[in-house]
Amino acid sequence: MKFSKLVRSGLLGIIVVSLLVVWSPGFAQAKTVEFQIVLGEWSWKAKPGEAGVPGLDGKEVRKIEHYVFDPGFIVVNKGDDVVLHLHDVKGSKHQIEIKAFGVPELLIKRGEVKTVKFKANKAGTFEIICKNHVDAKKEGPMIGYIHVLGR
Ligand SMILES: [Cu+2]
Repeated sequence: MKFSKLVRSGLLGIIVVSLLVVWSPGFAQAKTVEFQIVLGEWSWKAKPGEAGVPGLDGKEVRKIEHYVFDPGFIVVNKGDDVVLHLHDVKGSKHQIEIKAFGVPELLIKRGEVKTVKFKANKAGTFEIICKNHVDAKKEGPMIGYIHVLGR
């Protein structure tokens, strides 16, 4: 096919636009991204003779425990299929929920590994929470963040 015929047929325009879309900055092919996330705990305990610290009610506490996701912040691209393998290493049970992506509450018990999958179909920063450790009274907040890059 001659170049002039290619231009007239509109095929050249389609090819050029397609290449611009693929090469444009910020264009990212959707892909599957996997993360291993440990459900663990930070803790502090006063040593013998060491002073305690004020607790939530103002009374001295000698031990503080706080459940965490590790890593607690992950970054993906909009459109990615996200797979999270959640390992309960510490804590008898966690009730995980990722509301923004419709992941229903999931019970994970100590020693278990459970997998959740979802499509990161919107950009922004979203929470992954444990409903069993919601605040300081419940040794939380146990919360992580999923940052989805995109427009
Ligand atoms: Cu938890």
